[in-house]
Amino acid sequence: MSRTDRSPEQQTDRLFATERQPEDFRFDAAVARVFPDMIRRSVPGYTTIIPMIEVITEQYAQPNSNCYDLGCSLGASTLAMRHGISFDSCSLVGVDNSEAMIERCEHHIALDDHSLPVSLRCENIQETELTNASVTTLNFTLQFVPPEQRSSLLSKIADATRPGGALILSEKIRFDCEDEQTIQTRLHHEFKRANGYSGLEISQKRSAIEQVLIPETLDAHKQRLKDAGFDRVLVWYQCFNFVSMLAIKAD
Ligand code: GEK
Repeated sequence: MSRTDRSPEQQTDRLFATERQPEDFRFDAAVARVFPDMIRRSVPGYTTIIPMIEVITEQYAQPNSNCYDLGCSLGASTLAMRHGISFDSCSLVGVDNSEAMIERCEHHIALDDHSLPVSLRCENIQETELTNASVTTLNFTLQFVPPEQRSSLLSKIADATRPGGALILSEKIRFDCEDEQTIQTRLHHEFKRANGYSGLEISQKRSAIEQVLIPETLDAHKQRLKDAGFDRVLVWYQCFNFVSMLAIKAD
């Protein structure tokens, strides 16, 4: 398997292809089944970000520390971290509160050839215990936490992070400038269309996710990461309205 694709199966996402009753999006068994296809075709840059998580983890993982993947889904980001960790003394933990995701994640991890043990927790990332962390990843997960609860989660991560450690934070963002918001949203929808999603699929998914995934501006993210206790925050990737940031604690 290549660096970019460690997912053992690919089922096509047709969840929104036929007309359905409006209902909030949930990470249930039906979503878990098609998740690799769904995220690859819906999130611009996802297939670049995953292998870069391996590269970044390689730089920031420290011996005798813990590495966390919060909102691990089927383990794509977890496996990228696993392959980036070069110390046997590290522990890697994946956390997700969707049982359907964790069940399949176990399977994906078992099929992967790396020997570093991975422990999975079916827990709310807001409640899960974090200690002695060198690298933590929130790859498109914070956006599902209610905005008013995001600061306390980030403070918990920053408090648990060792000097010289880092947080990789990927998010869908929104723009204060109305014009830019319109252009970037259109480009995102065109990306989905180019990946085979119909107009109906795009609009039904949009309504389902609207109340569940709350994007914020890049400035809001940067400020909150600083307030939480990270010393340096930089954007290492952006494609349309999707960004990935690196928040670092000074040595
Ligand atoms: C990847 N990182 O493939 N506690 C635990 N898990 C949560 C919570 C919460 N409070 N809220 C949401 N989740 C992955 C992709 S997907 C991103 C992450 C997306 C979980 C949720 O169950 C889902 O599995 C994941 O966060 C978000 O790199 O679907 O856009």
